[in-house]
This record gives sequence, C-alpha cells and structure tokens, in this order.
Amino acid sequence: MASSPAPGSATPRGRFITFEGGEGAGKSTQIRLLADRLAAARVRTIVTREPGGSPGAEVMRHLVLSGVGKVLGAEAEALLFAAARDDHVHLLIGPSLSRGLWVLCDRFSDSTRVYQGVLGRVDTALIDAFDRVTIDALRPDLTLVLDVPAETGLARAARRRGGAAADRFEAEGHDFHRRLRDAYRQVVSANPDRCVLIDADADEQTVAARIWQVVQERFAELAPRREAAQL
Ligand code: T5A
Repeated sequence: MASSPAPGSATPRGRFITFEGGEGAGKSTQIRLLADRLAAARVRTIVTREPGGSPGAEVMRHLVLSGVGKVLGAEAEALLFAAARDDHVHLLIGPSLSRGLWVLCDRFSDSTRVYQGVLGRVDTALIDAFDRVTIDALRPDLTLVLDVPAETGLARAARRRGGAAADRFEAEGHDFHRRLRDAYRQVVSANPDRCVLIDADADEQTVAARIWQVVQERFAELAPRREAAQL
C-alpha cells in the first residue's frame, strides 16, 4: 500500500505530476524543462520514471523492456509493471511526497491502462485491482498527456536511439501507435479533473511554455505574485 503523510505532520504533502503519451512524445525532455522552471520558482522536486525509479523497479525495467514479458502475455506484463510500481511508490514516490517534495514522474499507472489494458486487452478489473494494491490513494494531482501523431513520435524515438535496436514497444507497428494515441485521448476525456492533453507537436520551448501555463493555473502556490508588481 502507498504511504501517506504522517498525521499531524507540519510539512504539506508535495505535488505529484505524471507525464504520459506515446513513444517519443517528448516526456523526458519536458520533465527536465519543467523541473528547471520549478527549481527557479524554488520548488523542491525529484524527477523519476516508470518502469524504474527504485533499485528493484530498475531491475524489472530491464526485464520488461528486453521483451521477456511479451512471451508471457499481456497479463503477466501488467503484473511486472505493477510489481515495479509497488516498489517505486513505497521506496521513492510516497516518502518524497511526505517530505514535501514535488514528484515529476515519466509514466505511471495510465501507461498500464493504455499499453496493457487497451492495447493488450487486459481486463480493467484486474488493472483496478493492481492499482488498489500498488498506489492506493496516491493518485497524481495532475497528469499531462503529451499528444503527437504516431509517426512524429516514432521518428523522434528512432532519431534519438541512432543505430540501437528498438525496445519492446517501439518495435510495434504504426497501427499499434495510432491506437495508443487514441487510447490516451480517451484517458483524458474520462479523467478531465486530473488530465490535460498537451499539443506536443511543436518545438521543445513552445511545448514547455504550454505545460508551464497549465501547471501554474493548476497550483495556486505557483501563481505569479501580483503584490510586488502593485507596490
Ligand atoms: N510501459 C510503461 C508499459 O507498457 N506499461 C507501463 O505500465 C509502463 C510504466 C517505457 C516503455 O514501457 C511501456 C511504455 C514504453 O514503451 P521508455 O524507454 O521509458 O519505455 O520510453 P518512453 O517512456 O516511451 O519514452 P521515450 O524515451 O521513447 O520518449 P519520450 O520521453 O516521450 O521522448 P524524449 O523526450 O526522450 O524525446 C525523444 C527524442 O525527441 C526529441 C528529443 O531530443 C529526443 O531525441 N524531442 C523533440 N524533437 C522535436 N521537437 C520536440 N518538441 C521534441 N521533444 C523531444
């Protein structure tokens, strides 16, 4: 089960922001840019990722991205991602939020819902059960879903890896990646309070500015201080 802030703790819980989207949508790039802006606003943050983020989960990352899980089937793959998430939430995300840090996470449970649930046809009830065990009440405060055409994302991912082999999911065909994009759009429609769709088919700084505007609007503590300007 996910840890929660100690009752009566003087430290307010940090904010939990997740980034989602298809391959090469720009999540890692935008997380770094958001972390820089938050640091400039004197917000203490940590940047982490899934699968991975804690020693045990990094071992599982290696396993699942190598393609071993594919032969076991989508349900077993979902189980591996859930096991990695459980370790990550217990050891890093929960404790960091309790200490008042903001946590920026590259993928989280929506990835399981989309990749294993929608694309892999794993029963939603099973994924709900995994979520109850691994994340419990620790839902993200904000999920930014970066939206680019599948072709754009795959081309970016291919450019970045150069001559290296595509990983387990990058190696899927264009139809898979188009369905992935649709599935993420449905996640946003189904969770309008938590999720915001970001048009990420633009240069890095333009996308970063769009994200910063959403984050500032969402969290009152980041609103530009007007008092100083009025003095
Ligand atoms: N997965 C994960 C599941 O199936 N279930 C789960 O529950 C979870 C948690 C993780 C894989 O695991 C799957 C999904 C994934 O397939 P990963 O290696 O972590 O694999 O890969 P991704 O999360 O998909 O991340 P990528 O590294 O592929 O893409 P990003 O992070 O979206 O993109 P980024 O920022 O690395 O950028 C890619 C390239 O494009 C450039 C960058 O410089 C980089 O070279 N770029 C841009 N170029 C032009 N314009 C822009 N605006 C650009 N932004 C970035």
